[in-house]
Amino acid sequence: MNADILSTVEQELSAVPFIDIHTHLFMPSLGRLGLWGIDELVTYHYLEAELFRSSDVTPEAYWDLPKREKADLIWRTLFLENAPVSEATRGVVAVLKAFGLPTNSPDLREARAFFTAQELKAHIRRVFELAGVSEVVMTNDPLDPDEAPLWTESVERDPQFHPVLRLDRILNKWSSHWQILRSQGYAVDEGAAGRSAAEVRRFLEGWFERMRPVYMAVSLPDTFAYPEESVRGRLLADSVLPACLAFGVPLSVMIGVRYLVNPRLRLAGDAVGRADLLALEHLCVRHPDNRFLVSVLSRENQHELCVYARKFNNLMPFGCWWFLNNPSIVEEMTKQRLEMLGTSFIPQHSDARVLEQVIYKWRNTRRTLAPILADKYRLLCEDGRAITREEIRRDITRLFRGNFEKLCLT
Ligand code: FIX
Ligand code: ZN
Repeated sequence: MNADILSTVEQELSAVPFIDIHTHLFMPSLGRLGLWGIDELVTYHYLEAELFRSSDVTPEAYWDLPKREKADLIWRTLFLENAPVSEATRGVVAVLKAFGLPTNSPDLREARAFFTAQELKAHIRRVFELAGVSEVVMTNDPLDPDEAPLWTESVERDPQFHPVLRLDRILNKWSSHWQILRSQGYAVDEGAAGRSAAEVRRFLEGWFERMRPVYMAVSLPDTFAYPEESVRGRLLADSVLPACLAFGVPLSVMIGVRYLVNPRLRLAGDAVGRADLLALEHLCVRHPDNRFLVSVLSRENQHELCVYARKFNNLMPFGCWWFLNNPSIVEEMTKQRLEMLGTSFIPQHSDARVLEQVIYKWRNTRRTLAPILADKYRLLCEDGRAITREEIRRDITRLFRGNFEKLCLT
């Protein structure tokens, strides 16, 4: 590897502030929804899944513990009694190191004291600086009983947090949520028949005005089909996609979840399934004016997604989502995408649920991508065309800012 190219790519990856296009972080004015600090970091659902493999505690006994005791149990089991070599455990170690905190303490007392002493707004700015991100995109649920009431006219906006209208409860859980819309005065019914589609459209209009989301989003199961004679199929075709078109925002579809295969693990209980991406083909063919941000969860679906992106320029692949966010798979996916799409895709998002996670998730992404990008430039030079630092910066800016800005912020 030509050392110059690699160090130039590393420098430019550090110099460009990224936009984190999908997180579960919340702006400060949404208060207690936003998770941060050591107890939240250690009880992240990725670590809970790993705990149950290395401890005899039952999920039921674990859920009965207070947050701190949950964190203490996970710290002892995954960080002291075993080496924290998994991607998620190493992440916590990297965050502690980033703040100059000890990474192998017998307990979490010192870390707790440190995080408790932080003033949230200043801490957010510092964390974003350490992560090399300028702004993040939230996941906002208009039917979440804790979140919805907070979106009043006077809610304080934050330019570093972009809102997104998340539609899982409407599209995936209609049978248990249509009554909420009805109670808010929307003439909908259980079968989403009659005026329901128009009323859901009206609901989305109201929330668009209130929240000004940069896109709308939904996660979908591995069994997702489109078109489909179902409530989801009808509301997608008759309410959501027309609304996205009218508001000029893309729809983000995240396909391939097998929800709660083990409900005892709660948020850690979801799994992955290979999806039939014919549904995606039909979405792009039937709605050519709509723009789609697309992430698929199954490793086996990645090549198809790249091929579909070559066929439909209203399809923007993004991120190495969830169970794919591991260096060995990020490497494979990113190489394939560069080879098939050039720089016309969005390589990664953090999916951070706890504020400080952006530090290690983006450090890992930069670390994994540097040699991959450098190798593409080395091959370009070998094939007879030199590359400049400015061109490398332009490409990195496009990958981690420009593609999203063009799609959602202009
Ligand atoms: O649907 C999603 O947005 C997923 O990212 C989450 O539901 C998932 O729990 C997660 O945290 C993945 O990283
Ligand atoms: Zn997510």
